[in-house]
Amino acid sequence: MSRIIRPQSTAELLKQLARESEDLSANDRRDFLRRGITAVGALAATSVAGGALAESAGSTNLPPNEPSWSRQLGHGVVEHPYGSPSRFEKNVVRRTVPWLTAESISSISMTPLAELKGIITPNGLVFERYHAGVPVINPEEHRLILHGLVERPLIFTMDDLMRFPSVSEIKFLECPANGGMEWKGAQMEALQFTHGMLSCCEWTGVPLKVLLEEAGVKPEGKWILAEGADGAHMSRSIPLEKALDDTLVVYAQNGERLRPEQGYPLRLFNPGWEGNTSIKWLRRLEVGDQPWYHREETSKYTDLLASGKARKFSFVQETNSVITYPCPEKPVKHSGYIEIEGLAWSGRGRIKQVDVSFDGGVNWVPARLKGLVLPKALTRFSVDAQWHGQPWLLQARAIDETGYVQPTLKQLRAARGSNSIYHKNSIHTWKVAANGEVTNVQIT
Ligand SMILES: Nc1nc2c(c(=O)[nH]1)N[C@H]1C(S)=C(S)[C@@H](COP(=O)(O)O)O[C@H]1N2
Ligand SMILES: [Mo]
Repeated sequence: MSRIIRPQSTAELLKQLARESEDLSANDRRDFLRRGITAVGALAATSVAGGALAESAGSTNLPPNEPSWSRQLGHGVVEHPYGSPSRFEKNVVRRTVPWLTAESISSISMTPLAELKGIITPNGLVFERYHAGVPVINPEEHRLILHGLVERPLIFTMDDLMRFPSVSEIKFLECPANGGMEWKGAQMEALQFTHGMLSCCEWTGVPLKVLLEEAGVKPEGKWILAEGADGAHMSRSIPLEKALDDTLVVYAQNGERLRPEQGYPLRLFNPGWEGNTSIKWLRRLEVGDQPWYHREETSKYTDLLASGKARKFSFVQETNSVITYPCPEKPVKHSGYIEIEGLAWSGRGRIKQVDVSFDGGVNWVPARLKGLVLPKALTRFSVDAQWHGQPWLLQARAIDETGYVQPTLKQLRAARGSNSIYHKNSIHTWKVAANGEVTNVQIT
């Protein structure tokens, strides 16, 4: 027999609590209060509950009143056939830095990392990077051409591609320019701008290896040029070893077809590598015997070193981490218990360990890794702490399964100088002031 528990209004619950409390002997009272507070749930911590009750004088929607939304009917099904977040979450959006680029069609927006939970980035919040805006592509007319040094050049329709056995994998995607504005000094006063060129989705598609086997790569075939169907015809050279390892040709993200911003109807996806190699609106793959770097490749990414020389083919997004709470957008508002949270990721594999420092890297405590810990995916970590207005210099340091330890800014600058735009994966510092405000600082 099922037992249905009748839903109760807050006012009813409070009344019931008061009634029950009168019935209790003084001895039982302490016990009851403990249970009572848990029963009301939302009022969990005693100080919070006190605050909420005091506030209620000002609003008719607060306890002990019954809120207006409980006294009327809501809207019915399919009023919004494709759902969107609550209107009270309007603040949770992608944002750009207007002075970064002259044109929005050749620009970048960032993911609001401070607002997200878990490790998955919702599709509408995945950062966007375009070189010539978002093309509107009819999937019926879209084709993927696979040619060059292959036995059988092939042209695939979307239907053809979706007939292959598919895989779904949770992987991060990061633009190598993430944090690039910080090479010379701390200047961005928001986590969204210091680390927001970063997302993590479940991507579904076909391993590129399967398509290459279908076409038959000739023995001389060593590099692949991937080209997009956007106005920029953006292209990058991918070594065959990567293509045969874990490169995907994807058509879905987080359960639904790719968003136009992410390459609808088809994109390349290179797990753990510079986002720019994950060519969106993918239309052509050409197998060659050497990098296309000095030939057709349209985008060339290098890291200028202090010596004047430049690194090239710096594909891997190296181990990185950042504290997402507290951060400039989410200052500390309460003294007492605080759960410090953050994200760590490595283009080389799984995150093995994250340490957190409260004093700018002098002492470290181990963080716990929360939920799924997957290779080349965002990994959430947290540390329990007590805050009573003491100033903190908060840092996180990630170590991946290959033993790579995230470098300090000093170490990274010693190795790479500060002329680069790309691959700034050094330990980040948030300064927490006595009033709980958080600012972006660099420790040298
Ligand atoms: N065809 C095409 N592919 C592209 C780009 C582009 O402008 N055109 N931008 C690249 C860059 S620089 C990055 S960082 C990633 C960003 O992917 P996202 O917009 O899905 O976050 O896409 C890459 N793929
Ligand atoms: Mo990028």
